[in-house]
Amino acid sequence: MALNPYDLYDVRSLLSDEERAVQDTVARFTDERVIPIIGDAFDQGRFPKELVPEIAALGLLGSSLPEKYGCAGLNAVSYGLICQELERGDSGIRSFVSVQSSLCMYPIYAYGTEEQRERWLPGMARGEIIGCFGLTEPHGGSDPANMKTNAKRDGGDWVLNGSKMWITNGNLADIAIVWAQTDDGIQGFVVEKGMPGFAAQEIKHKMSLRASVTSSLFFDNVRVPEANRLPNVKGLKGPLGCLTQARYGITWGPIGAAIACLDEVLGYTKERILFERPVAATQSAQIKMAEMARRITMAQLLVVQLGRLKDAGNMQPTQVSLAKWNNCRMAIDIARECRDLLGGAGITTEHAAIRHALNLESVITYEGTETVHQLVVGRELTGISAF
Ligand code: TGC
Ligand code: FAD
Repeated sequence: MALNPYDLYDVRSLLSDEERAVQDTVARFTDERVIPIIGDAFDQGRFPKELVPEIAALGLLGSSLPEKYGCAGLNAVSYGLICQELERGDSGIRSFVSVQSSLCMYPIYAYGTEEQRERWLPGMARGEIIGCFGLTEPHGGSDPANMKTNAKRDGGDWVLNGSKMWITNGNLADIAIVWAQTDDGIQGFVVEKGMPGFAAQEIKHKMSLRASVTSSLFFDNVRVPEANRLPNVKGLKGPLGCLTQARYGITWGPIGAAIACLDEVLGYTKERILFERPVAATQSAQIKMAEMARRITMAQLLVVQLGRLKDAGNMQPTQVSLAKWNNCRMAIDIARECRDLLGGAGITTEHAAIRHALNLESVITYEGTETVHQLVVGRELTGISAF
């Protein structure tokens, strides 16, 4: 029996019926609703906001959070599969879901009061309240401990000053989870659109994640009520805890992008006749595509085990770093190689490879650069921090 070229080790057989159903549902959404429009959206530099109600109706926002808050209550493997299938369409669509779910709904759930959960989570699950996550600052995203944005207590309120940069969903967002230095360490605040002194400015001229909104945020004496402070965490472990959730999803997402690229070149190289035979019949093209399948297979096995560890409550941040590094590197190498196999045709967004390759330039950088994750693994091995 022929093997599935996109799942040579039958990793799907390791999934439960419910996990397979989640994957199939999101795959159908990507095939029917994302892929037909995403090339144009990327060309136009436009996030397809019209998809948000459908994404919400499928239960993809905050999918791991409890049903009590209008969420789907799915396990971590299902969340991974959601990310993988969305990113098979485009990293920008997966980014939207990652930020909403892992970076905005998660901290409200994990660090907020019951009142805050009830106030924001159901509307966020319905896609009616969109969030963004402000950690990175212009002077250096890899080192968030060197944060300049600050919040000072003033009566019953907090007064925020500073700026954030490279913020996904910034100009779309109704609320921003903003991390700021206080006299009591780094704390998280829910800043609402329209609060005086809060402004978002979209970053233009991007060559990557063009179907996603990326912004700078500015805080000029923004008065935030105490009721909007997330009270249950202090210190860098607050934002880093959110990053672990989002990075986990990102270990799965690029597998989808890599599969989309391999799928494209498998078809193209069979049709493309050069030197009187299909490109797919040449040894060098077969070696390249075999290499892609090998790396995709290893990445798939890595994330299923990572997901099982997460569902068992045993996942460690270093394991996430290793998988984020491995799988982003795998996918960007494959996307670039696929672009090459498409020849000149590969330079336009008529084909997906260049769009995925360009997107993956962001994916390998955000949520901790490749170097940061290598150094996290190095620290684990040696017990010595090189940061
Ligand atoms: P360190 O000072 O040692 O630790 C501080 C505290 O945090 C705890 N911790 C973690 N907790 C949860 N998850 C993690 N991954 C954690 N890493 C550390 C740690 O135990 C400690 O707790 P405590 O109780 O002792 O205070 O900090 P570190 O040396 O571990 O961190 C250094 C470094 C470089 C790894 C960290 O600063 C880092 O990860 N830098 C990269 C920053 C980053 O990834 N930024 C991403 C911004 S958000 C984004 O990119 C969104 S894009 C989303 C999209 O569009 O899809
Ligand atoms: P820098 O930290 O300045 O890094 C520059 C270079 O130095 C990199 O190559 C890095 O690997 C290297 N480097 C860093 N430390 C070391 C070291 N110790 N040794 C050797 N080399 C090192 N942030 C948010 O908070 N929220 C978001 O929603 C968000 N969305 C994003 C969306 C996009 C499209 C992009 C591109 C970024 C987004 N980010 C977001 C920011 C992202 O997390 C940062 O870009 C990333 O953490 C790197 O920070 P930086 O860009 O300041 O690069």
